[in-house]
Amino acid sequence: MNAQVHIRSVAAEIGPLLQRLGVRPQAVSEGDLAVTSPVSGERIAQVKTMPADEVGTRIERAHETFLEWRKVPAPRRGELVRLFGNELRAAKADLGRLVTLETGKILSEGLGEVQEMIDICDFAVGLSRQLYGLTMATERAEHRMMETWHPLGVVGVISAFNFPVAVWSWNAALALVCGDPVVWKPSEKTPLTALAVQSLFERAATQFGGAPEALSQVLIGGREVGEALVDHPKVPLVSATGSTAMGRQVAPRLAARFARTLLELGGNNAAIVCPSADLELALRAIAFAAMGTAGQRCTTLRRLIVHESVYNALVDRLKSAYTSVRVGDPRESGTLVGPLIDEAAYARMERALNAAKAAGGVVTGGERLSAPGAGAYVRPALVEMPQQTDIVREETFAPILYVLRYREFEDALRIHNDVPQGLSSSIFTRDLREAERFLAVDGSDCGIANVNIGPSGAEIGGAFGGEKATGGGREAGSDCWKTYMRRATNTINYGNTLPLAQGVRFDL
Ligand code: UN1
Repeated sequence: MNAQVHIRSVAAEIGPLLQRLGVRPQAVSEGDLAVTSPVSGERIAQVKTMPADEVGTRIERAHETFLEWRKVPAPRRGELVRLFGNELRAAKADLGRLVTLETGKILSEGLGEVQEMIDICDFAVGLSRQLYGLTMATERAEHRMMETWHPLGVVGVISAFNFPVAVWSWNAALALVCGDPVVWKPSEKTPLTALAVQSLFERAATQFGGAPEALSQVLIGGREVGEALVDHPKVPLVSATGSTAMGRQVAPRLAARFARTLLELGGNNAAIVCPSADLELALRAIAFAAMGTAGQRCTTLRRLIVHESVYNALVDRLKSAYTSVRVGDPRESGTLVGPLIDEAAYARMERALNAAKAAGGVVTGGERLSAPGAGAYVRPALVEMPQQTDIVREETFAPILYVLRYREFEDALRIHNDVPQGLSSSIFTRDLREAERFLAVDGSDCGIANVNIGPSGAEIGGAFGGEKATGGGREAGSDCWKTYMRRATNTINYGNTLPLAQGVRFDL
């Protein structure tokens, strides 16, 4: 195979970058876990993992911290998050670049990820003065009924490689203002960005003055470390992002001890393109949603359901976009598609393309562009399918877009919802009825449903998450903060009599 991408070494960049971000050189040079950059395939660090039997001690420490932190007034807790947001602003260029080197996403997406962290910090600071409870009308005279929101306890966060720091920050910024310490197990593929974020957090904590020790901790380790976190009785909430298979392991264990779960699992996001769609706009939205982040967002567009009247016009243009899109070094401006995370991801992509071909799929793109071991660079693949087969209904975490054709709007909706996952969705139309139908009760069954924008790239202001095999969790904006707090309903009798609710009589 001829290597068609030429990648400069990343090795020389890593040291100075980590140093500026405050990560100690010993922390990244003397460990048992090898970190590989997907950009060049080079080994860039050795990080120490934590033995699973140390996790309990860390959680106990976080719990002790909780007992103090919960009593700090919420607006003061918000001050810490404000300082952390400032650190992120100052370090945006360096941290964004480290995200690129560790995940392979293009630089503007690496920077975008840090921006998303800054945004959620701003949101959380405002929220620290708005943890509102309701006051309810009571049926009893001289009574008052209200609800109070209290901190919940230690929040466990398990995050995935593809958004190695932003997804943690959605949880952490909210948890911290809600009065909860955070214990974070990042993906084993991306420990460096986690260590860098922890160091920025510590800078903020120093400025804050008097922040308790263990408000934020990073546990680098494998499956056993994750399991110890999931099983610990002093972790009342675990927020886990990853595959549906991972969620199937984690959810029953949490349920067994009645812990809360916030699951953000697989997506199989689709877009419907209707006859009246603005095709130019749809094309751009589809290109970003399907090829951006090399198809490795949970919100990546994976299925395109196109009306037969615009099928050829749209698909021809998409094919030329797929054959010409620049795949290469994610650090270079002009590159739109970086590498897959590793060789295993490439193998899964290849398997899915073979399965699609066997089921009658016609593939444009999908060629490997680099030698094995030198980064898994691959041209995104557009696959025209005769129908929604098993492989289309599966999430393959790679840049594969399956294209399906429809005639009747009802069929498009049926195809759209006929997958196990339910994260994100969109419709491209200028017809108000179609748009509203898509958003209505019998329209898209996903947690996110958009009109005339793609399914990926959500802002933090909304609640993020999805239904069915996506796990049902919601994080980031709107009222997601409530998951990180415990609600107490309070009824206060300020009279001299004791009327019972529902008119019950119990006179001694
Ligand atoms: C993810 O891929 O796990 O909406 C999160 C988006 C991003 C977050 C993706 N804001 O695409």
